[in-house]
Amino acid sequence: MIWIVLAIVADVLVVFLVDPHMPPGRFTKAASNQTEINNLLALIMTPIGVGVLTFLVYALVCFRQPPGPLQDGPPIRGHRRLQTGWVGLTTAIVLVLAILGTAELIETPNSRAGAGAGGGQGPTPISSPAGNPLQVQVIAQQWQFTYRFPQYGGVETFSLALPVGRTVEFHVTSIDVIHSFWAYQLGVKADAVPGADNIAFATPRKPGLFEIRCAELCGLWHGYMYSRGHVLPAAGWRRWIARVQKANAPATHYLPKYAKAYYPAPTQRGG
Ligand SMILES: [Cu+2]
Repeated sequence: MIWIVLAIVADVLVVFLVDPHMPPGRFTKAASNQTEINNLLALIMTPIGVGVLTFLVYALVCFRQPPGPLQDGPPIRGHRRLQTGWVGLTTAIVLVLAILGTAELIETPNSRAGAGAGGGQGPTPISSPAGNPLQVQVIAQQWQFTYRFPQYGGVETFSLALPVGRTVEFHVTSIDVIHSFWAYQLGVKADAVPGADNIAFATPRKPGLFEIRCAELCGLWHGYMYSRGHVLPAAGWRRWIARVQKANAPATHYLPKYAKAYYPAPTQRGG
């Protein structure tokens, strides 16, 4: 009874005080889905945590050794109902969460309810959005991300801008060591592995800023791999891409042809 009352109080506090601030927020559909799953996890885990602490305090108070000579406690025998209930309940919780997580992974990124997980799905995503997503190749290297737009002449930029409301298909790769492209508010995190094409989806809902970090320890200046991306209104984004295409045209000319991955020749770098 003590546990039930405390669990209800704790869950009410979670709903009103924790849920509104739950990361990663609602900047994209993928981020929203992650936030909702985090909220659900908090609602399920809080009564479990409260139960452990309640039983600890209960045991400290009620099972104290009475004063006098040391006595062995009563022998413990099996309690079938408790054991069955325990195994049944914990199995049910794990299975429900596994089903939820799997459903989230295989959701079509821009279906009405779905958003995709926002995580890297490798070169052959479990589910792909319909229509014509904006392809953005994220090229990681020590210690910088660059972005390539194959649908816009293969132009490469140091800063990332995305249009609002359009599904983005990130192709994450690396040209040296393993990095990880983490666009926090977009709900996107995908490993950047040399020679690999790691695909992740996100659909920005509103204009604004988002943070970009490398999320894989990648050497001396790993912490330096931080920048901000912009989500722009559609017309503003078209002006931005036209401007960078024009400004970078002389450099774009010298870039290798667009590919899923690039293999620099390390032996040539040593001089
Ligand atoms: Cu890195």
